[in-house]
Amino acid sequence: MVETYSGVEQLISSEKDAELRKIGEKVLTEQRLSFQEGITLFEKASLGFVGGLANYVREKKHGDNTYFNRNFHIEPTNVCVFTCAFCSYSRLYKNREEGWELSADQMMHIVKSYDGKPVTEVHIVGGVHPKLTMQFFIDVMKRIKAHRPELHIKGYTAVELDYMFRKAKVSPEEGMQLLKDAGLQSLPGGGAEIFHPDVRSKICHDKVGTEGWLRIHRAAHNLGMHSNATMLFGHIEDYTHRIDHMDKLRNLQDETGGFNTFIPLKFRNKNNDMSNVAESSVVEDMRLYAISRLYLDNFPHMKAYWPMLGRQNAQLTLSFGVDDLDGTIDDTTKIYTMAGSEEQKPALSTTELVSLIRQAGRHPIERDTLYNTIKDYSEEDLDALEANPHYN
Ligand code: V47
Ligand code: SF4
Repeated sequence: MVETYSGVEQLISSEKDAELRKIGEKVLTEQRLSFQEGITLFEKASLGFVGGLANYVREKKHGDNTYFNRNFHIEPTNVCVFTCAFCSYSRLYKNREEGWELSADQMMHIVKSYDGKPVTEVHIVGGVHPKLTMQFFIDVMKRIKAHRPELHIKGYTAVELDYMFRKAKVSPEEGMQLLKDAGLQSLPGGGAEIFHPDVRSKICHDKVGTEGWLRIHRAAHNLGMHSNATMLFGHIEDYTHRIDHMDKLRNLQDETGGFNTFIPLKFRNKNNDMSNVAESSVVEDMRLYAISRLYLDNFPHMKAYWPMLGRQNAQLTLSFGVDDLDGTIDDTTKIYTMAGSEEQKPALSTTELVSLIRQAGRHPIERDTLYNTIKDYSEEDLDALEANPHYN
């Protein structure tokens, strides 16, 4: 599958549009694309053109390596004070009997249910419950770390953190230090949506704003923590809004180097206040993955989150710039199930993930949260894996 240098040169030289040829040359010589060049790609480039270039970049960075981890999620609550129009998942506090709220003991029960299983990460994310304080989450993380110190805690979107910090009357910098001391190691990328105010004011006007989101991630990076960044795409945003979003992320990454992964999240339209907005086509989705890989030249990784995209489309993204498929997940998240994803019970065994990646002609690499290699499965005997309960 390796996209050869001469293959890309041919792709570029056979392109009829001079502007696109120039962009192609810049990618080949590792020059940064300008804001306008990002827009030009969205406006004019074919799927084949951006796909070939993105695959070239992906293979230059990672070869055929395709990463995944063994993880589970805890969603402490879906009660939320905010009213994002695209959200199918949350319930307002006044309707909280329709939702769920886990106690610290219930969260610990979930953690303990993985005792003896080879997971390396717990991903904690949920709604913003008005009664769950920063102290509650500090206590839970200390209990998790006391029980299983080596389990990496990736948790809380900047939306949850912003609310926690404001309620606790601490600055983002102070709050992040307190959470780090309690055991928090990385931040997930959620809550970014679309940074541009023309869109943000329409789809999520009442939660953390763009500056707040960036400040929280900057604070985490300045403490040596890593984080991810998402972009909710395929709804009412236009190409300028997408590039504006990526540009802000690229600038912060230049400053801190703390982002691991960019995760485009495809808008799903079931059971929310934007159900009248059509979902984007697979071709548009793949173009977006590819252009993101080209624009975000300083992000090491790009993730396709398979519970949202479905496993076949996630497999397809591996030819359009993506090098990471997230994790096994074990049916522990409801966000996409409730928004209409094909994956109504998101769980993949290690063997299933490995086969999915191998079918796409790539090398499956189990990683930890920070992308250290745990195991290379490219030469493993799949039948032997299947027979081993450790991998199923
Ligand atoms: O911010 C909510 C998205 C995000 C819908 O960092 C929706 O590894 C599509 O951030 N259609 C939360 N998307 C999830 C998240 C995440 C997921 C997996 C891995 C990581 C990581 C982070 O879910 C929200 C929002 O953008 N979302 N509703 C919807 N209807
Ligand atoms: Fe709340 Fe997050 Fe849903 Fe927005 S996307 S309503 S912040 S749970």
